[in-house]
Amino acid sequence: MNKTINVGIIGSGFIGPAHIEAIRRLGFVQVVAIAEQNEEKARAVAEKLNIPKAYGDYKELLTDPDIDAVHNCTPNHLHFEINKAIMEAGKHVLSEKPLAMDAKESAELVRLAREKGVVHGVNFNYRQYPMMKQVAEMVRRGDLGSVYLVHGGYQQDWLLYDTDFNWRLAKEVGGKSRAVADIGSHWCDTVQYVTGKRIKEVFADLWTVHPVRKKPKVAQVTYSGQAPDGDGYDPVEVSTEDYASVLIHFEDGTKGVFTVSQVSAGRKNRLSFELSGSEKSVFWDQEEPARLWIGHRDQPNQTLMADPGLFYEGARDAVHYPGGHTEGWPDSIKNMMLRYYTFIREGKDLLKERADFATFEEGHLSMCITDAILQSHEQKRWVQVQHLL
Ligand code: SOE
Repeated sequence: MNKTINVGIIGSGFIGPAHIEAIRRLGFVQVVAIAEQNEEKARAVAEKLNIPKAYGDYKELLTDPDIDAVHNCTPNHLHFEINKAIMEAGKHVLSEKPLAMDAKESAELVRLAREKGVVHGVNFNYRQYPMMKQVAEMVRRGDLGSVYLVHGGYQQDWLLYDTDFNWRLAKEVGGKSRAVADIGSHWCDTVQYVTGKRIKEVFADLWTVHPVRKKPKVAQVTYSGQAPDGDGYDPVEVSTEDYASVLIHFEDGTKGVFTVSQVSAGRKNRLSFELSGSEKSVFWDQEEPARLWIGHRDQPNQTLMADPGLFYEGARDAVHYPGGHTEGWPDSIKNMMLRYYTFIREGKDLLKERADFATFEEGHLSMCITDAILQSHEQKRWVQVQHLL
């Protein structure tokens, strides 16, 4: 496909504009339409972000013959229905995670994606950091020896106070799981990507630190901070977890553990992990994305700073600037879009070729892991990840 690829975006909360900005940095893809809950909102966003067409109903956007691919940037409870409708309209689909509300639904999406032959992606952006490509390459080349421990976590603080509120807290909108599905899913995707190993079974302990929160009378956009006092609050019961610790076994016997929390003061978006190998260890923290700690037993430890000249061949194409010009979160989304749209531009077929971005298969795997974690917590036992496909 040599023409410019035309894209429609559904949803414009926290993540929709991040997708739009990343797409615009590519050059060969353009955002031609936005859909929102109603026409007024769609028009306002279209005007603000200079998008030619605005739709008050996503179904209208899907009938637009000019649109090749559609991004699903809506709240979680709408993911399944909209992902399905996008594929039924014959368009390529890039969805936010989680793909659906449970693994049964996400399995249905994978089947439909295969049947329709569209290019499907899920925005697991953390594996797209330049340093993650380097770590994956180091593991693949055996630099660490054999990796036998994977440990770390993902902590945030934007839901620390009981007055912090967001649609993700309500299970009808965000889903049965919150911290695990929202940020644990990123951790699992990232470590499975860099190690090339799959999680086989889990043992989980979850906790809702604030079972009752004060919901502001005026809805809050993700990360917008506390509602102004004057607007008032309503008490609301919350059953989704603020915290989880999960023991994990990988298919090859590797063991690990992770802790996720959205109530950890000072940790803004701290996705971190350490791999312990028989030769070396490595540690990475998303809040300092250009730095990789390399641990040795018999010589001083080292720090690798991201630099295309110091990276392995297989990792260099993820770096777009010289060392010291740090690439971070928005750049990881740009890398996701670049890989996804290059695949489409080159006319590739997911049934025949491997993608270098997360597809619905990996989105589904993530749902299966989340379901196993919830079940393990409920039943207080090890639970195998069921693939359902
Ligand atoms: C909110 O917890 C959130 O924006 C997640 O939904 C994103 O996926 C993550 O990248 C950052 O935190």
